[in-house]
Amino acid sequence: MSFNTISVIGLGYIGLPTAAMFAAYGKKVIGVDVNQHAVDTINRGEIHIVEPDLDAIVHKAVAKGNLKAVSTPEPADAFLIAVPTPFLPIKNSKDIPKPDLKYIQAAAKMIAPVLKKGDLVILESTSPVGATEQLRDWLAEARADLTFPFSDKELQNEQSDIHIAHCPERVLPGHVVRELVENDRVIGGLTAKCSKKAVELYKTFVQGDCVITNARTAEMAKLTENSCRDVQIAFANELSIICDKLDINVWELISLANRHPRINILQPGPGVGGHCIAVDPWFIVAKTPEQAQLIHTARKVNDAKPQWVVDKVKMAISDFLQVNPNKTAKEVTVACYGLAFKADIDDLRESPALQITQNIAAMHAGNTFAVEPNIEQLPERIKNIKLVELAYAKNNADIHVMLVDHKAFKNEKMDAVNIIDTKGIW
Ligand code: SAJ
Repeated sequence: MSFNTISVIGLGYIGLPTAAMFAAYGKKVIGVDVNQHAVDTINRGEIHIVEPDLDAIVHKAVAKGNLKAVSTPEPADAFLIAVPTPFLPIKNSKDIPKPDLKYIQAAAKMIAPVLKKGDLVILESTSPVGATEQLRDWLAEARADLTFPFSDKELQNEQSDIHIAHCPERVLPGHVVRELVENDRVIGGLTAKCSKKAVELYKTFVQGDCVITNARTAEMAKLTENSCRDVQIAFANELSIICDKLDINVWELISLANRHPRINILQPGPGVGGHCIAVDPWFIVAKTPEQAQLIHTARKVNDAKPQWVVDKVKMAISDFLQVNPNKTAKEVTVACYGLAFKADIDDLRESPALQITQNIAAMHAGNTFAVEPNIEQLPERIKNIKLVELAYAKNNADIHVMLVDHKAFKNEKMDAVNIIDTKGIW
C-alpha cells in the first residue's frame, strides 16, 4: 500500500470527518489546523464541530493512536487540503463577488517544505476553475527541486515527482459520516497518473464510484451541483412571490405540479443560506459574467428573498395597528421561529433567518423574539433580540414569522392569526 501516512490540512466540517475516516480504516493520519483550540480538542479525542456520529469515530481514532492534530505539517504520503474558499468582500452591492484563494495559498506554503518525491496532493475545497493548476504553480514555485505535473507535458508528467488532483467534497452537513463512504467521488487529476493515485487513496474507505476526469471538469462539476440547486431554489422562491401576488397557496401549487412525472420543484423559503449554495455559483459568475446569466439571476432572486420577508412583516405590523388602533408600534411583539440556515441544525452562519430577524429587530420599535430550539444562547454580537421558548412566543407575540422548518415547529399546532409562514408548515 503506497499511502501509509495521510495529512489533512484544515480540520473543519469536511477535513475532520475525512481525517477521522482514514484513521478509522487504519491509516496514520496527521491533521493540521491553525486553530489551536481545534488541535487541542481533537488531541483529547473530542470534536469542536457539530456532526452526528463523528465524536465516537474521532475518539476511537485518537485513542488508537491513528489520528493526531498538529499546527505545523509533518511529512506524509498524501496531503488533502480542505480549507475554506470564501469570496472577497465587495464594495458595492452590484459587484460580482470574487473567490478568495488565500487559505489554499497558505496551505500550499505550509506543506511545500515537507513534500517529497512520490507524494500526492489533493485539493478538496470547493474551488473556481483553474484553482488546482494555481495550487500546482504555488507548490512548484516553492519547491524548484521537485517536478510537478503540467498538462502540456503529458509524457514528462508520468514521471513527475508530485501528483496533484482535485476531488471536491460533496457531503451534506448532518449526514457527513454516511455520505463520505457512500457518495460517488469525482476525481480530477492534473494527469492520468495523478487521478489513478487519487482513486487508490479514496478507495481506502469510499464505497461509491470514484469517477475519473480532469481537474478543471472536477472543479466545475462541484460548482455545477451547487449552482443547479441554487437555480432550482430560486425558481421555487420566485414562484412563492408570484403566488403571493395572485393569492394562490404556493405549497399546494408545488405539490400539484410535482405530481407530473417529470416535474420536481424544490421548496421556497426565507432565502438561501450556508457556506456552499449561496457562495459557489458566484465562482462561475465571476469567471464568466457574460455567459452565466441564469446562474447570476438565481443568486439575485435568492439573495433578495430575506428583504421580501422583512417587507411582509412591515406590512403585517401596519395591518395589526390598523385593527388595534389603541396600540402603538412599540407595543407590538414580533416572534421569529428559527434562526439556523436550515432545518434541524445549530449553524447560524450565512443564515437568511438570522438576517431577517436582525432586520426586523432593527426596523421595529417593539420587541423581537427569536425561538431557536437548537441553540442555548445567542452569540454576543446579536443585539435587540430576545431568545425565548416556543410556548412563550406563541402566547405573547402578536405577529409570528416562521423561518426554519425545525422538527419542533412542524410538530406544533399554530392557531394564532397573524402568521407569515415562509416554509408552509403552519
Ligand atoms: N433550501 C431551500 N429549499 C430547498 C432546499 C434547500 O430553501 O428545497 C435552502 C436551505 O434552507 C438552506 C440552503 O438552501 O438555506 C442550502 O441548503 P441545502 O440543504 O440545499 O445545502 P447545504 O448547503 O447544506 O449543502 C450543499 C449540498 N449540495 C447539494 O445538495 C447539491 C451538499 O451536498 C454539498 O456538499 C454542500 O452544499 C457543500 O459543501 O458544497
